[in-house]
Amino acid sequence: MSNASPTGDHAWFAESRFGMFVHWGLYSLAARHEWVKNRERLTDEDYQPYFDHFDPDLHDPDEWARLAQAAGMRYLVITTKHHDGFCLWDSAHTDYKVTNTPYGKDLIAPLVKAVRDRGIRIGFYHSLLDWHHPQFPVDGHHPQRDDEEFKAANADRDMTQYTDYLHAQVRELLTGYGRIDYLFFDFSYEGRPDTWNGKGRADWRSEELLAMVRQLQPGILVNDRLDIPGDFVTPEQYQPDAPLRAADGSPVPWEVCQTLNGSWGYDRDNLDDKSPDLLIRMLVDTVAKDGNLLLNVGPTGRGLIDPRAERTFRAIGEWTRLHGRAVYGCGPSEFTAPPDCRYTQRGDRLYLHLFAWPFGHLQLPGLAGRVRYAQFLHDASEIAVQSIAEGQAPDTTRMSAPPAGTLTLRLPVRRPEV
Ligand code: FHN
Repeated sequence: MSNASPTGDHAWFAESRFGMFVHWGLYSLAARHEWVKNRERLTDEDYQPYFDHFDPDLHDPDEWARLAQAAGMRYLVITTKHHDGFCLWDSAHTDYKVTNTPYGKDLIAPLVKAVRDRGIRIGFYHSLLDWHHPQFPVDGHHPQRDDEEFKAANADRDMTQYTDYLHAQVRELLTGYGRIDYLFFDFSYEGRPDTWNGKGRADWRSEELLAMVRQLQPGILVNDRLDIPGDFVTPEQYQPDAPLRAADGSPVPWEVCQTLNGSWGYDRDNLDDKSPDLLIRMLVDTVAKDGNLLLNVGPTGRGLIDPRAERTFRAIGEWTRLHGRAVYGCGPSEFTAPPDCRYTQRGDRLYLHLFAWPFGHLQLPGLAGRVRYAQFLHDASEIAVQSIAEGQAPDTTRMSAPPAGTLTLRLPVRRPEV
C-alpha cells in the first residue's frame, strides 16, 4: 500500500516520465560520496576546507540544461541543500551558503533560468536533515555511538528552532525563483532524527510546512518524505514489481530515483557505471509500471558533468529521440507482455519493447484481430501486418539493432469494444 494523497498538478509529471536529478555541493569537492562528512566522521573543522575552496569555475548551468534536453529529460531537480547543511542559494537565514564561498554567487537562479529557457520543468530537492545547524540533533548515525553520549550531546539542542529554520528556508526557495513545479524533501533511510536525539520523534511540523508549500506554489508536486502523504511515492534505487496502488486500488503516482553508479554525489573513483542499455530498460520498465524515472548525476567540484556521465546521457538521448513516443505520456497496458518484453501504452498505441532478441515468434496474447500493422520506431519502417492471429507476431527477422537499448515496435490496437 502506498502513502500518497495526490493533490498537485500531475499532468506534466505523467507526460514527462523522465527527469534529471542533480546532487551538487561541498561534497562534490571531496569527490567521494555525498555522505563523506558522515561516513568519514569529519568534524565541521575537517569539512571546512571544502567550503573555503568551493569555486566551481567551470560551472555553466546552460550546459546542464542542454544535456538534460539532449537526454530527453523533461524536468531537472537540484539539491538546494543536502544533509551537510550547505545552501546553494543566498539564504538570509544562514552564513553556510554559496555566497560566502570564493564562488560568491547564487547558483539556483541561473540554473532555474537555464532550465526554463529550454522548456524543462524545475524541481528542488531539500534535505530535512542538517548536520551543520547548531540546533539539529547531533548526527547519531553511528550505531556504535553510546545513547548516553547522544543524549548529552543533544541535551541543549532545540529541534523547534531548527524546524523554524527549515520552514523559513523552504519559504525563501518557494518565493524567490518563480514557478517551482516539484519539491523533493529528503531524510535518510539509513536513520531518522527520531531515533537519534533520544527525545522522541523529530517534529518537522509537516502539516504546517506542506500547507505553506501549497499556498506558496499552488499545483506543486511534493514527494512522500515529510512523514505525511505527498503527491507521489519515491522508491529509491529499486524498481517496483508492478504499478503502485492505494488501499482502494486507485493508481498511486510514483517516481524511482536511480544513480548512474551507486553514488548520488560525484564519486571520482567509482567505476560501477550502469550501461545506457540498462538505464533505458529501467526507464521503459518504470513507465510500463506507471512511474517516472529520476536519473541522477553528481557534477564535479568545478561544476562539470564528467565525460562518462555525459556519454551515458547522450546515448540515452539517442534512444529517446527515436522512441520517446513510447514513454512520454505512456503508462501500463491492459495486455500482458511476452517474456523479456514490456508493453507501454498511450490511448490506442501499444508499444512492444523487446529487452532481448526473440528466439522465435513472439506470443502476443489477447491481440488477435486487434492489430492492423506494426511499426519499428527506430527506423520508422512499417510492416503491413493485416492482423495478428493468436500466437503470431510481426516478422522480427528483419529487425536491426537500434542505436542503443531496446527495440520498440508500435502495435496500434483497438481497445476492446465496450
Ligand atoms: O541520504 C540521502 C542520499 O544522500 C540521497 O540524497 C538520496 C536521494 O534520494 N536520499 C537519501 C537516501 O535515501
